[in-house]
Amino acid sequence: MQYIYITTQLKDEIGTITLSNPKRRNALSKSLVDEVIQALDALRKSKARVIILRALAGSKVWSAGHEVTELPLPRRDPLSYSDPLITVLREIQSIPLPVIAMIEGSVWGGACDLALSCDILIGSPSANFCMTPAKIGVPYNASGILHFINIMGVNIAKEMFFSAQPMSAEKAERLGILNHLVPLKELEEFTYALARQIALNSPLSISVIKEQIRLLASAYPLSPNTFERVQGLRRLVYDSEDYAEGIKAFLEKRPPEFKGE
Ligand code: YXS
Repeated sequence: MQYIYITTQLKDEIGTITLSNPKRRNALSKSLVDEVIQALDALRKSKARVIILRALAGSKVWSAGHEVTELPLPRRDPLSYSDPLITVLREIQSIPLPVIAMIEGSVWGGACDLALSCDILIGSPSANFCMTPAKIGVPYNASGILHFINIMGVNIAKEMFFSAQPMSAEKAERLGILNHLVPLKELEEFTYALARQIALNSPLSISVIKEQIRLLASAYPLSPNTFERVQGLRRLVYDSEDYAEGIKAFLEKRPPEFKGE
């Protein structure tokens, strides 16, 4: 399979997917995401025991998040179930083998959810995390928000979403968002050593434990009424002038002027 925006490798049952579109700061466009999904499937079929998701060595940005030019115009859900970004999050969460995010560089918006969808996160000191929906005027979505709550707790999740300010790698490690924070020069060896350790263990047991954790972590019964209220609230946002202004401001490279309507 010839890829354009990523590269993949399989060695000693350890797969590696490298985000390789630096000129767009690995923005999660449909094209890039489709390649990641294909690579995940190919590595699973090739009996990879572990997959490492990384950016090119030396990256200042691991991924700049959703490709903003692909966000839909107002009056359409910007992060619907079939959105490419949301699709790859589900793929990573459900692939029956551990995916390790090896993070060098900053992580933005939906790419934070991509990293958090991985099973283990290992970062260098440059691995900071910035959650951007409020900066762009996007309502985010329930499964993504639940993801943040499960991993970091309500208060930290609120501050990340409300402030849209980067969280340092040190703080991310302190909060358990990063499993490990290691010096950049040790990042690769540390990550692959852990992957090799995992690859020695029972893939069947690991796959079943991973799926149990996924099911238990998302075992929040939402009544139809609650679900409809969530969707109604989200529609208020993506139908708003603010949503259109947020995207327009991003593309015009200027600060947005939100009016709350
Ligand atoms: O000006 P050119 O054409 O060279 O393009 C520039 C950027 O416009 C482009 N680019 C992006 N294009 C679309 N979507 C993006 N997310 C995106 N990020 C970057 O890539 C070219 C190089 O970017 P530049 O010059 O800004 O690079 P830099 O090294 O000075 O700065 C790197 C960043 C990551 C700090 C900067 O590119 C940046 O702030 N990017 C946007 C990060 C962001 O706000 N992401 C959130 C996207 S929205 C999303 O993920 C969800 C919908 S949500 O918000 O709900 O989470």
